[in-house]
Amino acid sequence: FLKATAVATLATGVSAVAGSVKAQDKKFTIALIPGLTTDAFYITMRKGAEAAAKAVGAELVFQGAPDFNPVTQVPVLDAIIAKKPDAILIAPTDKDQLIQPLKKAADAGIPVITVDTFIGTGVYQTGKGDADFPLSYIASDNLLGGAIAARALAKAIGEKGKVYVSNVKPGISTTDQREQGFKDEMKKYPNISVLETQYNDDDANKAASQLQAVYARNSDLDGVFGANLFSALGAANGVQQAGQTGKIRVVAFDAPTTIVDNINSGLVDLAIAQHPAEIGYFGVMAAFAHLTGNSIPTSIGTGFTVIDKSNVTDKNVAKFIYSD
Ligand code: T6T
Repeated sequence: FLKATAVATLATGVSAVAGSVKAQDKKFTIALIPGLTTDAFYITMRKGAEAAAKAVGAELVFQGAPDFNPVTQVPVLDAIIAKKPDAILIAPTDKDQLIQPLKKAADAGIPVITVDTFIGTGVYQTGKGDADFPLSYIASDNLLGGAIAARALAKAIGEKGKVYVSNVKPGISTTDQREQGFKDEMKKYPNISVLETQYNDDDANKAASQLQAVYARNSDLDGVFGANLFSALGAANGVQQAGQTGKIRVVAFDAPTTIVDNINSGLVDLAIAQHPAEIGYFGVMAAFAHLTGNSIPTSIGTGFTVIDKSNVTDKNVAKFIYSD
């Protein structure tokens, strides 16, 4: 009897090995749909995704829209679904408007993983609601990022004064959470008032004009939190154009090379760099794990690196500056 069991176990082991060899022989196609294509954050994410695809012998297809907008992202998604990739990684440009379009992918049997942003509540695989079908959510902790920004800005302005948030538009999970995290943390500073948020539609020029308009209405403006790359760059440009460098303090989310220049010149106090390459790398690895029959976590959190004048030249910090 014992002998028979041992033989059976051995036989199972052999077939499992044969099965996994077979799975890796197939070249998987994994699609990555960014929020938009011309954004250093997603360009850097693509690099990480490509590194992972190379490591596992998968093909990465990177396709997106030129602006951060569900109206332009959904047709790209539809075109990708029609090509039937083995998995889709996507940064949904709206929490609600991408639910039904992504459901079509899931219904077609294509596994969906969201990167950077989420749909619904971002809590997946619960069996509850209409937006829990993605397998995993891989991203920064954006509530925490907003809180870090608030503490930094509060410190820069001596814990008193007037500030506002320069943001993209409501409905985007990441930037909504950054604003919420920022405002919640600012409640701890009774001498700081947070003015009304200015929405720029991911347009840095608009963010720059808004800075000047807010300053025109509030000559005692002390600071601004730019909640993403274009909001921050625009707000910083607005401060410079208003001749208020160093007087209106700027805390930036994201770390393109231009923000680093602005840190060096004193226009921006600090930048909270996300780790987009990590998001892309783990996105592809999660897809590959799932496609080869392994379970994956429903969420994977990636880190931040806070960059300011004191550490911007440190190579362990500088490596988190985004690729152009
Ligand atoms: O901040 C990133 C990303 O995390 C956000 O979802 C949208 O804006 C960026 O791509 C920066 O432009």
